[in-house]
Amino acid sequence: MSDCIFCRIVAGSLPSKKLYEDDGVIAFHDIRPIAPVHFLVVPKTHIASLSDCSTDHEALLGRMLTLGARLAREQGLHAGFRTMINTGKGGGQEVFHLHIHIFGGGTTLPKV
Ligand code: DGP
Repeated sequence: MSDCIFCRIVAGSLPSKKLYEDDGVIAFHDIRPIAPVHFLVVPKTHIASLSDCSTDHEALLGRMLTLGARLAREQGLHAGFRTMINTGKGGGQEVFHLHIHIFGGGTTLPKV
């Protein structure tokens, strides 16, 4: 059994509030939301971080972004949303399985 939390969610051995799933990607609500809507788009294959991606992963990364935007609309984020990828300890990454955060809703997010 993998000790990667997101691999366990992909395998179905750890429950999640799933929004979407296909052969390559899964999306589920973040367990510690920082906005009224906050979900994660995650590749099914284990890739530790964005730093571990190569040109081989460009189609997958594009798919994750366009899917995230579609799911954001479906979640009612018509005024917009924020996408975030934390990379490495210096980037605040806690779960070392690549994921895109998508969040929004409620008040306007602070400018960064
Ligand atoms: P990051 O800092 O980018 O690695 O964020 C990891 C996110 O994953 C964090 O916002 C909380 C979320 N998370 C951690 N464990 C679980 C879990 O077991 N289930 C779900 N749904 N989310 C989790």
